[in-house]
Amino acid sequence: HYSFFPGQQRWPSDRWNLTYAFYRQESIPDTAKAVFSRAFQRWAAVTLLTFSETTSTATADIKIGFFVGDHNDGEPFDGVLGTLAHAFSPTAGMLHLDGDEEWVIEGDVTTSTISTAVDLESVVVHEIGHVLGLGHSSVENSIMFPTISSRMRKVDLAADDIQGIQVLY
Ligand code: TQI
Ligand code: ZN
Ligand code: ZN
Repeated sequence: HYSFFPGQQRWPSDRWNLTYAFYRQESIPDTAKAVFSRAFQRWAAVTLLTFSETTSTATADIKIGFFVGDHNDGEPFDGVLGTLAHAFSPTAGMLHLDGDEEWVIEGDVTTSTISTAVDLESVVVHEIGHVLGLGHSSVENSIMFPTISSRMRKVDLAADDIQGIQVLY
């Protein structure tokens, strides 16, 4: 079953149109930006929320970036595999990805010849769930179930994810 962050934290009820922006956006390929756009769309499709990309992390609601090792938020990344990404509670709005991973942005991760390949969209869909206020789920096929491995792809919201997010939005 789905869960929430303590206190059922959420984006305020007068904020349905959320913005996101990338740190060092010139370093993010358009193909990766398209992955984020698709991932946000999966959550928008089942809620009243909308998401649009803006150019400034200073004013965006959700700030996205790739970081390596210690990046001064108290949760250092750890190199290849282990922690892949993290997102803090709603309104903190941080969505960070470990720059040391072998991110697969295009193509089929399940047939990658790289054993440590990680599917970007699968991880981003999960982290957006956190940024919107979902905790982990006990339902195995859900996006919020806390297991992902290299060369795994899981991007479709399960009924459990949809029920959880619709409680909030
Ligand atoms: N990052 C963890 C995660 O997103 C960070 C984390 C641990 C966390 N406990 C938390 C975040 C509690 C919010 C609340 O779950 S991770 C998975 C999963 C990771 C893990 O890099 O380990 C996915 C990233 F759920 F499969 F374990 C993506 Cl899908
Ligand atoms: Zn971080
Ligand atoms: Zn998680």
